[in-house]
Amino acid sequence: MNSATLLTHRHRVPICNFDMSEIKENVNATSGHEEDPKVRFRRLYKRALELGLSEEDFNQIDAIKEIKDTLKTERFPWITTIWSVCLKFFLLVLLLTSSLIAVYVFQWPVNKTTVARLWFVLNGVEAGSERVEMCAVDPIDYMSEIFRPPTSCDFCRNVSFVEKLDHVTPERFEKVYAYSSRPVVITDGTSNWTASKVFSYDFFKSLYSKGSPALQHVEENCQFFPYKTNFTSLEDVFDMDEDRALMKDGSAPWYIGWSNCDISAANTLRTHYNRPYFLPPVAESSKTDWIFMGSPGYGAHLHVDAVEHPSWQAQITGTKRWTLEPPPECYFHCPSRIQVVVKPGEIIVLDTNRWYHSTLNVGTDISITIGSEYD
Ligand SMILES: O=C(O)CCC(=O)C(=O)O
Ligand SMILES: [Fe+2]
Repeated sequence: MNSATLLTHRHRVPICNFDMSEIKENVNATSGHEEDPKVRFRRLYKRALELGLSEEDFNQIDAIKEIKDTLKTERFPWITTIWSVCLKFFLLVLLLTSSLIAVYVFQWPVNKTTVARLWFVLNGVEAGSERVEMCAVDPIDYMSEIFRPPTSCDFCRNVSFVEKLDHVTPERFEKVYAYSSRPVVITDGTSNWTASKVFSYDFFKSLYSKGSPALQHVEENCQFFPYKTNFTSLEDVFDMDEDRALMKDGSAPWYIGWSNCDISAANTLRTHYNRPYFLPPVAESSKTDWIFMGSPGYGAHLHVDAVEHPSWQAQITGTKRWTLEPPPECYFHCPSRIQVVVKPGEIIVLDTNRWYHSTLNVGTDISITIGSEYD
């Protein structure tokens, strides 16, 4: 046979014409005794090259490709081991993350707060109540944003400003505002409260005095947001020097927030405010109060929360400007941002889970607010 075609598993590879008789002779020449297969292969390979086959032709033969791959892995076995460990690790992380995302999105078999807690535990962040996790700690912002399911834009489509209302009946409030995520400010919500006369930096300092169970409770079980300050706890805040606390000229501004989950402190606070009169009779107000306090020019950065319910917040002293933005998926369906200035005595009602929000104390007084979620 003077010409040949090499057959591979999958396809025929036409090979240039060459004389096979010499190769046959070579094979015959060694058939008498057992030659080392490697030596024999090398010899035949060399000869085939001399007779006109190219490296390329050989590379197309599946069996040769396999041998080459085996040789490579035999030479660098650790590469294979590292690759397989990395691959397994990557698959494990992928599986864990996608399971967490799925559980978070579908809220099955546990709700998203539980998933969030697990995430923080995995990330070494101490988990407490929901709002801090979703609102104050950086990984939370990041996580709530990543895991937040896209929202329908109906809630912000026709909202171009925040209405200010008074004498709102609970029925009307329930029908129009309570559960529609339409923000509103009720201007006469705190008329008979004594909070505006009582709440001050010093009032809270004595409510959470050093060593008191209330302070201990807050430190252990409640949440604290330092925002841009260096305070690490509520105790730290009440340790600041007098001038700074009184916002004397030249002292560093500060703005902080915390949740109160101490029952006796809650009872004291509630002697100075009532459940807002406009809340639907069936709505339950959360047992946890949220207090935000700080000097002019400071406030909360833009964020969205991942709490269970909408909330109300009463402006006790000072004046705060709220900036609301729709979530990014609604930029083309809703106004890009709306602002409202909440004055002392007014109550803003906002679904902080849907509206991105930031605040700024725009008055000259200390801003003190108290609020809570309702369902
Ligand atoms: O009052 C503030 O400055 C921030 C409040 C806030 O972020 C909230 O209530 O979710
Ligand atoms: Fe918030």
